[in-house]
Amino acid sequence: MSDESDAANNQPAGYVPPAVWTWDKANGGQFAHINRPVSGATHDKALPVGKHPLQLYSLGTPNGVKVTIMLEELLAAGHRGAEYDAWLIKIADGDQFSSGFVAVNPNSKIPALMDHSTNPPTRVFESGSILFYLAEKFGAFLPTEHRKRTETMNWLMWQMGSAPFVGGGFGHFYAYAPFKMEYPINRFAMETKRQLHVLDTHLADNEYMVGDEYTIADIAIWTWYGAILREAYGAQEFLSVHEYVHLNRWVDAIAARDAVKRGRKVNRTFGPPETQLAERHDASDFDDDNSAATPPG
Ligand SMILES: N[C@@H](CCC(=O)N[C@@H](CS)C(=O)NCC(=O)O)C(=O)O
Repeated sequence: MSDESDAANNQPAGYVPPAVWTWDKANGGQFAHINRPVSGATHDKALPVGKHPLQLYSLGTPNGVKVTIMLEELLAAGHRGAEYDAWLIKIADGDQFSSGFVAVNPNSKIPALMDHSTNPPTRVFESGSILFYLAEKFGAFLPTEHRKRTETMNWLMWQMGSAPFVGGGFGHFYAYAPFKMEYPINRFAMETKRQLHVLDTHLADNEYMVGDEYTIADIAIWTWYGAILREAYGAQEFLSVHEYVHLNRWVDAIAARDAVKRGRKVNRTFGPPETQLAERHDASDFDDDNSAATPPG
């Protein structure tokens, strides 16, 4: 903790944390305008409900794409009950603070899922919980053998606990903060590279995260660490991502799956137009784009 004697070294120079923190609405940085120190709805608005049992409210970020990849994998594997509507939640516009969204996820973050095949409908929030829910519901992408199932959950929980240091830590300070600060960039680059090394070491001896079986752990980890290796934050050279040979092999193998190609497009509203499908309500929605993927039959 800083004190008056070294406050000249603080950023900004002279800053000393006050005894009681108060909300400075103009604290800057990309996305700062959607942050508040309180939870709850800001406006009354119901969520739309489509024709399928599963209603997803999301956006094509790494956390959102986990779920759309899982749903596309389930459909590709023949689980017709996994048909879904994917509605767009524009977080930059504050859609996550509508009364309807808050009722599905009191934490106001995408992705959020309503399962209308149960009575009453089941709400599911937190991307890791959604993956686990769908894996259990359909008996897919989660091994039944105890040791492998435990290892799947080990890596799923690892992802949920680790990625915030990459996104909220490294990505925030490297790409989104209002100015560059050496201390947090160094701290979180160190942690991000440590995590990349954890994955690279594990994948040197394993085809997938859980041996030879593709699971929800691969889906959860790929959306984040595949992005870090390929495009996220424009930091690939900075992080020397080419060093992680085994991780690169696994990232490419998963990116080549048809369901992954489809899932990563859903609710995506940025990047080249051919990579985007703002909402998905039917398998045929993919027909209009340039995807090489075949809709699930
Ligand atoms: N731990 C959550 C994190 C979800 C999350 O951070 N979602 C972000 C987009 S990737 C969001 O909705 N942000 C909106 C906000 O913070 O208001 C999960 O994995 O589901």
